[in-house]
Amino acid sequence: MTADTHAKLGGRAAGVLRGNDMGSWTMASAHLYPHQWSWDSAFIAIGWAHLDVRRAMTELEQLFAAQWSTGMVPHIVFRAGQDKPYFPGPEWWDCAVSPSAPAPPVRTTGICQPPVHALAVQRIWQLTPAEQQPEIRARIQALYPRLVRWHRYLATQRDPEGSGLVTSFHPWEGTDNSPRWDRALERITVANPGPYTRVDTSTVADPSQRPTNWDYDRYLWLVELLRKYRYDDAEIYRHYPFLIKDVFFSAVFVLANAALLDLAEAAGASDGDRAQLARWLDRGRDGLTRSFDAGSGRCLDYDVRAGEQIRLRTFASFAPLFAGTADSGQRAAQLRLLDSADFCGEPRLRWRLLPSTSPAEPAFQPRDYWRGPVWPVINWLLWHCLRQLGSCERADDLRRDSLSQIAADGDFAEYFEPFTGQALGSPLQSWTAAVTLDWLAADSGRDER
Ligand code: 9WN
Repeated sequence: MTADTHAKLGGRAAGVLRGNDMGSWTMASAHLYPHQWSWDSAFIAIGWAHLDVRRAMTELEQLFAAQWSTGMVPHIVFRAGQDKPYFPGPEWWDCAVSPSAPAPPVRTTGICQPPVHALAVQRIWQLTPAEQQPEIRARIQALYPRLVRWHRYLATQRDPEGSGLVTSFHPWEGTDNSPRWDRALERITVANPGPYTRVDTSTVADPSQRPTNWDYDRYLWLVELLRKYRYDDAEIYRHYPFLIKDVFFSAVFVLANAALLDLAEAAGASDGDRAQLARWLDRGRDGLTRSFDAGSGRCLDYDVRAGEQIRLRTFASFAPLFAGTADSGQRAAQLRLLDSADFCGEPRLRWRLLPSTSPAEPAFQPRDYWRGPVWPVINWLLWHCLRQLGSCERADDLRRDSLSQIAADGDFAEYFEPFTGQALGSPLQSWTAAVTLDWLAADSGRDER
């Protein structure tokens, strides 16, 4: 990429964040996702950190202002006005049934998403210019206890077994229509949510890039059940049909615990917090090691209700890589798998990037959301981890190919068709712009890591 293309792409990426900026929080995308999403916000803060570290901190502070008393950071904070429709909105979730939800006028959903937030704070701190360090340090010190509470929630309420693996309650907790959830959703034979009208399928040009109505019936039915249990984690654990030990979510949690430990000095963390974070970190690594299938080189999710492992080939198979595994055997097996014909070595791929679902899976669909397309944020996480593991050349290829993919379309798409590189989903997606800024900084040598 020439210096000129580079500068133009960076300028346009910054323009997307500014265009979606609502002052103290950022819309995930103006068209499809007009509110503040949890893990989007974390990636967005990484993007803001390249433009203005103060603004980056504000993004996270706003999100954590909606934290539940359990410590949960909700997956959506509803902030846009009625002029920007999104379904399901706060009425469907009706989180006021829970005593743990934040008080009105704050309105949120009652589930969460992968905890990328600590990585964002780490990145902000790395990029803070010396003259702003006193202010940003103070703000990190104020946010840090909330981050620890968020992690405690995941380590306890979402892992009552102490397995080191986070239990997901809903497909919307990250990767909506991933085929990883298919069998668990198929078991839900009665799904009669009240009448509803989808907004997403009329916003996206081609509805086949979105989950089906069959999926939505089940997503909404699960929300009805969560509501019935008043979003009480213990009740949910006792009665609810969808409980999955999600190895990708768990891997992000490992990374996030490592990031909080890395920030401990700057944040003035107590010895107790440091020891606790180190225990969660070790337990998470052990949990992923137990979920690693040496025969296939893949990490496997676990369906708690069915008592069975989920054996599909998806990006989540690489949880040990995402978690920065210290086991050299696992790492070698995963790197081999990454470039095998099942994943990035598939000869039809336009770019050697990790697709959300392996093209070798029967469930693979190249244009359908999490069932095949390439998601830039997932590739950013992989890049980040490969670098940390010392696989710098592979990481650099991933970064270059990702930037080429994004530049070829130029509209910062939500996801991409893996064989043609065609842009899909929502255009001007904030987190795609955000990771572009971070990748460009690594290219220009402005990267302080
Ligand atoms: C539901 C905002 C979010 C992302 C998710 C992605 C998609 C929402 C939707 O968009 O989900 O949360 O309506 O499809 O799957 O990962 O956070 O970008």
